[in-house]
Amino acid sequence: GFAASAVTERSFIMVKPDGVHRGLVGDIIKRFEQRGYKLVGCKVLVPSRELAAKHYAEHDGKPFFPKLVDFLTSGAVVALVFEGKDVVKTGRTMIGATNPLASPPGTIRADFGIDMGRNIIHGSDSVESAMREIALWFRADELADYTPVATAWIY
Ligand code: FUP
Repeated sequence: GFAASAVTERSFIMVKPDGVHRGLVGDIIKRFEQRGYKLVGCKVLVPSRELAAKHYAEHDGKPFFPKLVDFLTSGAVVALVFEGKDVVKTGRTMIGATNPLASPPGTIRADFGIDMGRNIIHGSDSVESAMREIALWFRADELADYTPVATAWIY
């Protein structure tokens, strides 16, 4: 219906250092905005090794882990929180596969990259991961609580 819904699902989306250096931040935010997702968190930072390792804790011990931490801490990232209906699953669809070469055209990773180690963007893989990652990267008072008027027309 046209009534604003009370959707509160959130996803943690991050433009990685390669995406920031290549000037893709605006394109990436635009894709989520035009899909109808609401931006509730946004900041630019150079992550510490501790933060990067916590973010990718599930990969700790794997052969590519040290390089993954080197890469994520090599420059600025843009940490984002988007909110809306099915944002975790839809966000993953918009992002594409871990390997850009295996991502369908139209996905962010396919449209902007070819290298698995530098795949431009991160997106939470489940609602549980999203809650953990948002709490890791943002304080509660860094997330905006507001109702965009256009929401009534989008959902
Ligand atoms: P994704 O959820 O698509 O970001 O992928 P993963 O959580 O499986 O992997 C996180 C990051 O580790 C990827 F973005 C790239 C890197 N990676 C490698 O470099 N080699 C691998 O074999 C798997 C992942």
